[in-house]
Amino acid sequence: MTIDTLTLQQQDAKHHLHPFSDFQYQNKPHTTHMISRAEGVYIFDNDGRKILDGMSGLWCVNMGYGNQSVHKAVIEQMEKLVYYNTFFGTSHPPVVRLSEMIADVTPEGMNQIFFTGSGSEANDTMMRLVRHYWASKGTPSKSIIISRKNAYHGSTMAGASLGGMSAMHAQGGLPIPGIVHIDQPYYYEACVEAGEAIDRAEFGRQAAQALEIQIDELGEDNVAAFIAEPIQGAGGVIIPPETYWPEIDRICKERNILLVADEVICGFGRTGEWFGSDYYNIKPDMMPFAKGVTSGYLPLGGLVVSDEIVSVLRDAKVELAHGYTYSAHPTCAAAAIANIELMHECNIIDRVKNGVGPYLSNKWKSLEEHPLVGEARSLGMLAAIEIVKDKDNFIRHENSSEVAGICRDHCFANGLVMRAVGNKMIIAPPLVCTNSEIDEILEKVWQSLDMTAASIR
Ligand code: PXG
Repeated sequence: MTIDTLTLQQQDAKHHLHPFSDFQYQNKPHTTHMISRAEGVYIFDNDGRKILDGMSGLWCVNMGYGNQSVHKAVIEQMEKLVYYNTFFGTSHPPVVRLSEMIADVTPEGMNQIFFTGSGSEANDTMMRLVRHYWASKGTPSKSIIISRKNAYHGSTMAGASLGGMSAMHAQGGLPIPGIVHIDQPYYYEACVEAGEAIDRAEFGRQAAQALEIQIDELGEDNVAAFIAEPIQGAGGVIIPPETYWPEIDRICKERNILLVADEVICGFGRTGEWFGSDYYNIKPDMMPFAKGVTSGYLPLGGLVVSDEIVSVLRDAKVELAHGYTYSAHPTCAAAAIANIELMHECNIIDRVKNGVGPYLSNKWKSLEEHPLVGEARSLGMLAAIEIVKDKDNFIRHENSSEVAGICRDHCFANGLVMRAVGNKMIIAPPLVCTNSEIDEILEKVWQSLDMTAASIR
């Protein structure tokens, strides 16, 4: 029996606390979108309304909804061995196979994987491993992690502290000690601040050199690692200038600092390579991942660690005092195996790199013709627009996040999930989108932008 939407909404408001929500929704339950079903790149609400999921759930349903091979693999694994752990000298076939499959697609020299239940846990694991590594090498003073403002690395104490979201730091006494944030390589924002277009390459170099300055200020002997998303996702799809990553890579190597590329969003195909690190041709020491590894079918995350780091930890002959009940959960591992098999079968990396990615990119650029759009940027299956009041002079609306919120609501009403982040509108559609589904996205974005312009007039 299906339950009517209002009853569901009211029951939801009674007992369910939503993440990243102010609890006012409990006073207006009818505003909650009740999603009941999904297929391909579409979600359906409880009343059967079809909505194109331009965010792949939360940047995770990369291979789309309803893949029977994944469903089947999960059921088969549940029937065989629904759960067991890999603590205390045990293992199981799914994690053996999955570790090998991941090692096959990671950058050279990165063949060791620690599993977690989420990206946040992967970053907590990273922080402990990084410090354990330097302590094992006899330099325990190397403990500070440098991150970036407006980064997102999760919601646990370490994840939210590593992240650079001021609203998150304002709650719960964050950041925890030992984390320092530098500026992000946000080119458009720098233009807004300057009131004119500035030199992109030079800005990218300078943004990277902020890391060098920060390391020197703290002293190289006190800094353990630098963490960054290859492309900032939750912060608003901030695509760094091409000069940024080579410079960061150089600085980390020269100053003997570990480089952590947070691949939770960029990993598993979103940039048209297996990892964002491949796209930028950087050589990280660790890569947290989650989301796309299972396409969100079941929760799984992990940390890819370089062979070199693991060899130091192995030689230290000390037990790693760290692990989660659901590290390497066999049923979640089975979902990941089937998902990665599907990625290979569909040749999805090549499709994003040479097919649908460039198709989206071309179409997306044309949004710059809209009077509300100051910049339309995209890379692979990540895209954003800057909503502005005066594009010639890089001036945003005074109430810019309100304007983006209006646009987001129009999108939803027009059958498209698109996110608003500050003044930005962003999408991260499933990698399996066809060109005609991209056309549909663009049509709905144009329509919603026109409606937004009318709403604010
Ligand atoms: N790192 C990055 C780069 C992420 O994007 C995490 C770590 C944490 O992963 P878990 O699995 O613990 O959520 C993320 C997650 C948003 C949004 O609104 C983004 C994320 C999660 C929830 C919402 O854009 N990213």
